[in-house]
Amino acid sequence: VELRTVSTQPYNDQKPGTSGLRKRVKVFQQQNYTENFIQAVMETIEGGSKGATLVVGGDGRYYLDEVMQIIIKFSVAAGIKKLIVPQHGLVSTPAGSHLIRKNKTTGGILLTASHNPGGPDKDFGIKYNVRNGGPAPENVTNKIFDISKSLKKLTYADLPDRVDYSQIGSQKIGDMEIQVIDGIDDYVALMKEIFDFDAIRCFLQTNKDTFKLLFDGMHGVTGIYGERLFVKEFGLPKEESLMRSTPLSDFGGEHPDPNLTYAHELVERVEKEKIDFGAASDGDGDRNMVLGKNAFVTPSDSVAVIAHYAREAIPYFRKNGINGLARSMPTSRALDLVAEKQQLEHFEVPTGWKFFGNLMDAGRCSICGEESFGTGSDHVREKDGVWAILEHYKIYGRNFFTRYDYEEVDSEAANNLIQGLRDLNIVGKNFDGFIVSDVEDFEYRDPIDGSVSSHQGMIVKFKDGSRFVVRLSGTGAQGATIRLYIEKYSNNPSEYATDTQQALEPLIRVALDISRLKQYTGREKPTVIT
Ligand code: VG1
Ligand code: CO
Repeated sequence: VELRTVSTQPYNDQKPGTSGLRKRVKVFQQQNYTENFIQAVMETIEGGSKGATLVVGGDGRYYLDEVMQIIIKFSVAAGIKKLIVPQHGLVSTPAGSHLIRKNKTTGGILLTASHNPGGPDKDFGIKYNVRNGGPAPENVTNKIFDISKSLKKLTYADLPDRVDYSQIGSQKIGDMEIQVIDGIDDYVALMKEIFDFDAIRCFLQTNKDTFKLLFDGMHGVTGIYGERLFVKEFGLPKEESLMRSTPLSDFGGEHPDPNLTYAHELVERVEKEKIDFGAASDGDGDRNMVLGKNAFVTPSDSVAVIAHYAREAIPYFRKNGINGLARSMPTSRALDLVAEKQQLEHFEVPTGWKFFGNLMDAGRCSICGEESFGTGSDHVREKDGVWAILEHYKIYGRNFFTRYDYEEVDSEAANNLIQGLRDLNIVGKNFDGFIVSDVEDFEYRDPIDGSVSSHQGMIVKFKDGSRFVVRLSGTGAQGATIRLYIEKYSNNPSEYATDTQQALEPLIRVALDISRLKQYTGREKPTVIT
């Protein structure tokens, strides 16, 4: 194989955000844009790229194959020893994370923009994960960014033909091995260690005629896992139990984001067809939404419910115990209440999965979650999961929670809004009965490695325990997205059944008033409410 070195111009915007580098496909298609970023990743690999092993694959979105080919060419040139590629390059983010850990590879490159739409005019993403299987921490992503800004040369293998990875087996390109594997087997094996498959199968088979389950793959990568689990392992009929389970490069033209807005088809079917358990995952399979016949479980609650029942209901935790809990800062504090009651250590980390990794590696966190439909255990199917939510309110009270997203807002207006909150002097002031107790610019010091992440969001806290959070998204591909998170606690049982939006309405008004969101952005309404 011949190597070729060419000169290149650096780009200045290749800074990975909350979860990798996400841009429009058109941006990745600019001359050497993708090549530059991959070169920067190769130069950042821990311990050097020579002799390293990587897992490479993605969620099947448009442009996957082009980028796979680039990664293969650059890997050969960088002296990578072996690439492990799931068949057709399809792998969910959690399954990819597991492959890195199981095979003890140096890291992995996951090709996904997660819940962002796909297609020639939509988004693509490249995420570098490290040895522990998690997204690269900030010191690594900063290094990739620094290298990308001063790149002068690209070195790659000059391969005449497209490399095929549709057949399981091994091939050699120069000195590098490409091992194509079944991308589902290992993940299913892991799930079998965590959950009691026999009990789930038995439950679903025994109640075949009365208990209906529907899984929505949103045309992302999880359809292939859903089919293996629900149809092959649990013996459910495919037609009735799965929807949108074929991965499509444009996700059927929709947002592969499992929330009440984008998964409305599932929501409607659950209601109309009286389905007992509905679930959906995002494009790359690291988010989940759970629906019951009469209940939508907010992700902030579901992680708390899982934590509460884990030692009883999930064999993995029965065996290993729980070492601690963690949530991202904007996530409601239902989880903290479980931690306090069960006397578990708990952490509040900035938004994004990379912050949980250190805690988990150090054995201080077993279950974690985010309000954006991400939980530490992916496919939770303990028998009483959905209904257990009611049990949770009875014991702990209810944390009402909602998120308002304002997408594609002018970046300057968004920054001004945050700065405006920083400059406020309102502690002690009364807003419609809500008395401000604190305004905080959230900063996180990692208790494991001591690194500090500043300006992770503005929190306005009130005397009654309510709060709202404003932060800017780090996963958008264009303009700025403002996220406004609103949370109110109640331990009055007569309020538990109140509709979330209704219960939060007064506090939302106060949040819009204090943040002056309408004045800064000109937006009357959020783009999405979750
Ligand atoms: C969003 C969510 C965050 C999540 C991140 C990646 O980030 O708020 O909780 O970890 O997406 O999820 P941001 O910076 O846009 O708010 V995924 O499923 O897109 O990898
Ligand atoms: Co995702």
